[in-house]
This record gives sequence, structure tokens and C-alpha cells, in this order.
Amino acid sequence: MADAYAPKPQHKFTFGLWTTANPGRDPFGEATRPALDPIANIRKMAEIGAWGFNFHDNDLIPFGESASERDKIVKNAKKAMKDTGIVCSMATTNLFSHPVFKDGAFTSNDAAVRAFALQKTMHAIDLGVELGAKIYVFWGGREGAEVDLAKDPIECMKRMREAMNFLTQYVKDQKYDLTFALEAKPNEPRGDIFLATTGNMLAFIETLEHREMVGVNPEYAHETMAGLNFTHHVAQAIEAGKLFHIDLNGQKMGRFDQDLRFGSEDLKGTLMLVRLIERSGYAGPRHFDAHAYRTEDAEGVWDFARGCMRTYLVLKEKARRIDEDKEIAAILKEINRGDAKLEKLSRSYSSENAKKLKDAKLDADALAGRKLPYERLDQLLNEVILGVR
Ligand code: GLT
Ligand code: MN
Ligand code: MN
Repeated sequence: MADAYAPKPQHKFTFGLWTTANPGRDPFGEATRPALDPIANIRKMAEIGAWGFNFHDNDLIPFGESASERDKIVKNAKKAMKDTGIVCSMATTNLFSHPVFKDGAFTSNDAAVRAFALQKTMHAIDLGVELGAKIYVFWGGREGAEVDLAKDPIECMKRMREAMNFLTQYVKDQKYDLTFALEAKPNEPRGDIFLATTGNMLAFIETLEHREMVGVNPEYAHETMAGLNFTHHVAQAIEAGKLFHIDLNGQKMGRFDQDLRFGSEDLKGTLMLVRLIERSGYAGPRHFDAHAYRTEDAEGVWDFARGCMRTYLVLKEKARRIDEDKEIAAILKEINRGDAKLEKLSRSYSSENAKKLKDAKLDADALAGRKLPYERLDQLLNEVILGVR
């Protein structure tokens, strides 16, 4: 029997080169897995059913590499893409590993560091576009502070805006077909990172010169670390037309950035997320920004990657079942109470509507008595998840 949960390119699953190449290093311990060659990495992703890969400039081309070596690596990457059919869906800049970025990149207090960050990003954009990337992610991992006195947070917002305005204009000038997706994170590696949530990013985007080119790349782990409801943040981005990319993974609340296998924590929350994505018409990549447990060996990494995709497809099927469940549908119908007469008055303002609404007879006690059978609803949802429904 064919495996209904086998990932295929049409599902648009993608992985960052850094995810499957993660060697298991953490702040307390060295690598537990050998280095993985980026070209072998791309080929293996294609083999297990991913549609695309993403990369930071330095995931592919080591920092400071010669131009001739760069061209050789790019040629090999293109060959791997041609041989396997895998695409490059997104690219980004490493603005956090080299010590030059120890106090930030675009928001550094040092004008020369800011200039270097722009220069590095322009080269990385060229590289991404050369490989076919259509989305460019900005994750400001070092754009923050531990010592608040050292950094003027208003000035840092202005610097961030200048950088985005400069780079969107650069993309337009080059006539690249590329949009930007901004990724928020509350902390780590900095004590506090500027523009800490997807909501902050959405507000910031509205202040940019070419805001139509800029959306968000929310990450499950990042809102969850802050104790927030990730699905609600993604919903706001969708409603604003700004969900350009998404980083899927697993995370416990209030912890360090765990970047666990998709669905490995909070299955119910993850199911709600998949249902939202699938119902929204979002057509972009389903990107996994996660890594295997440090305890896995080189082979186990691919169990991790397969697990991310398989869980997504299983949850997609569960979401379909939820939406086809008659009992669930009946409860949802019961709790979404329309009222044509009242909505005519309340859904759009006119002075006449306002007057009529002020005079309308609304019995708060009777309204408060209306049934909201959420216990039954949530139990039905649990039973779908648990596989008995
Ligand atoms: C890094 C970070 C991620 C970002 C990547 C893009 S790099 O792994 O933890 O959340 O999406 O820069
Ligand atoms: Mn991410
Ligand atoms: Mn993360």
C-alpha cells in the first residue's frame, strides 16, 4: 500500500542547510556529529522528498573563501539541483557567527560594522538569487543588547530601517525577483533582541519605504519561548497579507531556543497551526528550521528530517478530519451566532447605525446564559488527535 504520508515535492517542504548539518554542538559541549558537506546535504534532502533547501551564505561558501572556490561550489550546487530537481527557495545572511558581529550587524554602534553587514548582505543576496531563491530572510540574532545603556533603542530602530530601505532598493536596482521576510526572536543569543515578536515586525514593516516587498518569517520556537501563542501570530501575519515564509519546529515554553523536530512538543497547538496554514491558502514553503537531538548520529539526522515532514502530513490529515467531523461542525455552528439585524448596525459605522445601536435592546444576562460547549469541543479534538475518532 502506498504511504499516504510520504513527502513529495508538491508539499513544498524545505530545510535550511544548517538544520541537517547541525553537528550537535551546544554551549556546554562539542559537536557529536561529523561535518556534513553542503552538496551532499542538498542531494540527501532531495532524496527524502524535500522540495527545496535554504542557506546562509556561509553554509555554502565558507567565510572569506576565494572567488574561484566560490564559483566551484556554486557550480556543484547547481549540478546537484539539476540532477535531483530540488530548488533553492530561500537564502539569508550569516550576520551572527563571525566576531565582527559580536555587538550586532545592522544595529551595531560602529558605522564600519554596519557598512560591512550591508556589504556582506548584498553579496549574499547576489548568491541567493544566482541559485534561484525568491525569498530572503533576515533574522537579527545579534541585533540586541545585554547592557541597555550601551545602545539607544530608538537609534537602533532607525538603523534597522535604513538597512532595510537600502537593501530593498538594492534588490529593485538589480531587478531581482526577491521579497524579504523578517524573523523575530525575543532573546538568544542576545540578552534581548530588538523587534522581539512577529507583531513587532509587522508594525516595523509598515514604516519601510518598500513595505510591499517585506513580510515576516515567524518561527514556532521563537514566539513559544516567550510564552506566546504562535498560531495567533501567524494568523495576524496571514490576515495582513504578510506571511512570506514560515519556520516550523518544536519548542517547550520558557526554555532556550530548542529548535526541536516539528510536532515533538504540543501536538494540539501544532495541529492548530497546520490547520491554519492549510486553510489560509498560504502557498509558500513549509520550512523546517530545527535540528536533530544531540544524541543522534549522522544517520539519525535523516530520521529527524523525515519525522518533520511526516508529522506535518499526518497533522494535515487530522485537520481535514476535524473539518469533516459532523459533531464538531455542529458545535462550531452553534457557537458562531449570527444576527443579521444587529450586524447590519454593528459591522460598519454610520451616525444612524450608531444611534440605533445605542437604543437597541440587548439583554446581557440572557446573552451570558447562552451555551458555550467548549468541554465537548475540546474533548472531540483530543479524540481526533488520540486516534479514536
Ligand atoms: C539560526 C536561527 C534561525 C534563523 C536562521 C536564519 S539561522 O539557526 O536560529 O531561527 O531562522 O538566519
Ligand atoms: Mn528560524
Ligand atoms: Mn529557533
